[in-house]
Amino acid sequence: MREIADLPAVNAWNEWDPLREMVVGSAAGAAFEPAEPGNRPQIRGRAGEPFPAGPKPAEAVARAEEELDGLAALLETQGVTVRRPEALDFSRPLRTPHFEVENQYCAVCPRDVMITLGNEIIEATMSRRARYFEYEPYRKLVYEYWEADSRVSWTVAPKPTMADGMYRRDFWEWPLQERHARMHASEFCITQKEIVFDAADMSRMGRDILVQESMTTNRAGIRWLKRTLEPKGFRVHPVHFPLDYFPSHIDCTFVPLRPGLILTNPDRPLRDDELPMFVNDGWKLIEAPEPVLSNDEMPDYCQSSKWLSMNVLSLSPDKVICEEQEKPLQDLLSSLGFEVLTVPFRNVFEYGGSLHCATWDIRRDGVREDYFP
Ligand code: DAV
Repeated sequence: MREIADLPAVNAWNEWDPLREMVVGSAAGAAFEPAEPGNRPQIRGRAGEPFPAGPKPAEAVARAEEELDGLAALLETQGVTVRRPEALDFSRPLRTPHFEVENQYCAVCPRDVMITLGNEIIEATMSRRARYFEYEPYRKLVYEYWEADSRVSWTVAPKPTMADGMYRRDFWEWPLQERHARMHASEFCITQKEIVFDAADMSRMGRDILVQESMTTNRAGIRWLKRTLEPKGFRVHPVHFPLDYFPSHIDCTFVPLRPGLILTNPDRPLRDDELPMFVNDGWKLIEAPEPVLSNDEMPDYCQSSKWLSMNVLSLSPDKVICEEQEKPLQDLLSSLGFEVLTVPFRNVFEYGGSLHCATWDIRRDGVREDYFP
């Protein structure tokens, strides 16, 4: 193994190697997510009521910032260098040759847009209009890493138009039966005409990269990832969770914790024909316990499910950070031999995620390994 000091400035091959440097998101300047063809935000339990628009209230931003700062402070006590995105005013409207949108979103979830694959930084295409320019808050950091070490490379995925024709507008109204049928054909709110993916639909396991086909990642997006990554020695595996009718981002569904162990979502089993990869290689799939909050108890403006509970952040193969109130999951992880650290994070939920979503790992000790030889 190479000495740690020799590792490139950007180096992360999986979700669990010992963490050295991390970007933690920021709620500064955040706005409510607008309704658009790829997104129909709803107030929890009050479907049909208009969803707010424009900037998030200052108090809501302050509450989220306090918890994001708390995560940053905890990471620093663990010897992790923490970096933060630039604060931008996301309440500004956007207009491109192909669409207009009333405001943008936020920089709380770097995971959705940025991914480190080995020594390469990839900026995802994104799938929603309000998130078209969401790479911007991270660009200063990307330039810094890119300038710091000639072994670091940087790839920007082709931007889709996000024009009306890229979306299936009736998706949101499909009755359950139709949704079920289309689900098996993996048809969601985005069509297959352009390359579309969010970075958070990927999960890294050394040579092997899982990519979830979803509302935010289509088959063209997966083909682009395959053609871009496989010549570099990766293997790209599309994965599906047929009981999730609104799939978006893999990190509340299938969460690798260390070699041989994956935390799974009992409501969203992996498609049968995709299981052998894990079963044949002796991996253990362990179901997450029921989250502490029910879906109805999630924050009013939060568009994610109760399974944000399992959106944990690995500090190493034997140390994880969990949301402070998710005691059943903490107990399970302790019983599996993990040291479990906790931090309050519920005020971040309405910005689209929990601990894994709100972070982007820049450097973890370790090299590319083949966990599925
Ligand atoms: O289960 O609602 C949320 C992922 C957020 N980035 C879920 C997925």
